Amino acid sequence: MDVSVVLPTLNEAQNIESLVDSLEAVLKKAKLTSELIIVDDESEDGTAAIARKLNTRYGNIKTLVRTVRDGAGAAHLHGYKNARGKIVISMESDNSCDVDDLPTIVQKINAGYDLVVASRYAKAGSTNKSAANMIISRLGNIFISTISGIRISDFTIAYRGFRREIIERVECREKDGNPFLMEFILKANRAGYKKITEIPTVYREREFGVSKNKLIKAIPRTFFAAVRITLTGA
Ligand SMILES: Nc1nc2c(ncn2[C@@H]2O[C@H](COP(=O)(O)OP(=O)(O)OP(=O)(O)O)[C@@H](O)[C@H]2O)c(=O)[nH]1
Ligand SMILES: [Mg+2]
Repeated sequence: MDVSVVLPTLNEAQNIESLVDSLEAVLKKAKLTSELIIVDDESEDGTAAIARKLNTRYGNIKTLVRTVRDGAGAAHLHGYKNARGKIVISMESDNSCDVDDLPTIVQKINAGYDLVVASRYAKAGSTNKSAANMIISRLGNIFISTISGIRISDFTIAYRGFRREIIERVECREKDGNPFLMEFILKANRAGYKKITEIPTVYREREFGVSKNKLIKAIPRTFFAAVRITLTGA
């Protein structure tokens, strides 16, 4: 199998069907054999039931329901550990990531990269997040790049692809989305997966459903975790 796409969901009933439909179309056009792994934390809005119904249409969708709700990062990791594809690609499940970038990520990994991040801040990338949010995110990313020495501009976006073997070589402890996403890149690099690059992506804020990200908690947590990993490796 070429690709496992990991999709964490928490109350994404309004988004999951259109996302799956567009992903399946892109995967088919690119002739990639695939599975979609939906990691749902007992959403109250029926997300998991929709995902299971979608599997009767496509046949390549695994729905994993976790009974703990300990963060989007923990949900990502659970999905990674259940992935069987040569390449793992993770995304948000709220249609904010552009599915058309997926084949480019796969091509880069097949060309020899270990980890390819879709960056909102690379040249030709963009985001429609608020100016305040963007400034904080930009500065945070510059800080993380400087202390880690990894030359990419977006450490906290969920949209990235990597060789599956990396999962066995890194041990992540962050549970929330942003810190975990940063931690995975820094630890992959420290484990010797140093061929890390980025492609530009256009990121659009969700149209449906509500954000679960609590920036007040995520910003300091990501900052301190980046310092800890750089100093101790753990
Ligand atoms: N399984 C699971 N998924 C989650 C959890 N929290 C968030 N997610 C999913 O993770 C993805 C990102 O979460 P969002 O709520 O969209 O966060 P966001 O505000 O878009 O975050 P930013 O993109 O950083 O602004 C979405 O697909 C969510 O459904 C969680 O606790 N468990
Ligand atoms: Mg989102």
